[in-house]
Amino acid sequence: MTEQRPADSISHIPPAVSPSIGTTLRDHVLAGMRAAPGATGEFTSLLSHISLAIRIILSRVRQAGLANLLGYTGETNVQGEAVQKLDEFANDVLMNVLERSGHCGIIGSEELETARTAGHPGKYIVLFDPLDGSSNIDVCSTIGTIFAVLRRQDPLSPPSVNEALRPGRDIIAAAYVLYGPSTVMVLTTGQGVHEFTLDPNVGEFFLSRANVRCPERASMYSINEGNHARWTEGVQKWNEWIKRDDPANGAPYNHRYVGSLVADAHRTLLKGGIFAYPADKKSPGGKLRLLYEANPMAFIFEQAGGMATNGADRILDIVPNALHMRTPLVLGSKFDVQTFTEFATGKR
Ligand code: AHM
Ligand code: MG
Repeated sequence: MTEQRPADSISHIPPAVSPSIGTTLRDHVLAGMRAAPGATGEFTSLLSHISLAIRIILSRVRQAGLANLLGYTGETNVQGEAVQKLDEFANDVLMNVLERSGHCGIIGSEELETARTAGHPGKYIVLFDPLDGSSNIDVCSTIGTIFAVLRRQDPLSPPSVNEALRPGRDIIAAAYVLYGPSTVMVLTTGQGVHEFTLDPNVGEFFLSRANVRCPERASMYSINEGNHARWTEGVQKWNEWIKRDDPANGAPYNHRYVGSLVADAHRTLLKGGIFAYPADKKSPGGKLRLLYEANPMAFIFEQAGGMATNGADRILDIVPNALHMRTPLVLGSKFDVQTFTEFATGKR
């Protein structure tokens, strides 16, 4: 008798490509640009600069406890959160590298009070969370960087900070990086989702999974269960449902929660299932930030065949009203996100 694999088995994940004969991140982006009419090479150069910043951040993440980079700076950011030394370092590196690249008219970061305009009319807007999962820095768990790239509507005009307030459907590229057991960048430029792994001996990112697809349905869920008492009745009902035995395989969903969006989203992208950070009584507008957390993740999940909503509506259609606007975020396999929506909107 052949044993049936569970829905969340690793078996559907495409096999890794050997880095020794692989495609570099730069070659991959260049190949996409060659196919684009009128491409100038600026986008490829922008991504090379981002990749450099990532490698510099990584070098400090790897030494954090030895380089006096754990703990807090004593400052509080514009969102009222205590700033960690690595948050500050990662933000400084990205700001520095992006400003020097000459390609960004506008830069927005979780750690900046307002978006920053460059002294020159750069073509792109880059919005980022320099170090996601800050609560995991001091305990050596996976943390990361998230970013979204948009094209300025009039690149020759003097940049204005309000240009950053565009819905996620205008994003042209998005990525997240995981500083985990491996250093992995998951990137989309609107032509599918591709995973690159850093070869530390070579100092280059190589393609490790091409055309990543999020499974249609799986049996894993990710949510901070500690917030249960603060959720709406609909979300509480969904939570009860997801813990019941699923008649399809006679078992409940498995629960996984790291507390770093990058880590929880990456597992959900590869293995399927659902990640949710819904609105609750403490954060009625949600906790995660729309422009540099939810939007880039939503763009990646949609490109991989998954879904991302705020519990009712598509994330990428939300029109932002502030750089640090928050949103509830529900992303993952289509079936699982749709089921959540049915409970959250009272249809079940
Ligand atoms: P941050 O570390 O960039 O501020 O991001 C917020 C983090 C996300 O990575 C994660 O999904 C979430 O906050 C975890 O929140 P909680 O600790 O409330 O479960
Ligand atoms: Mg974050």
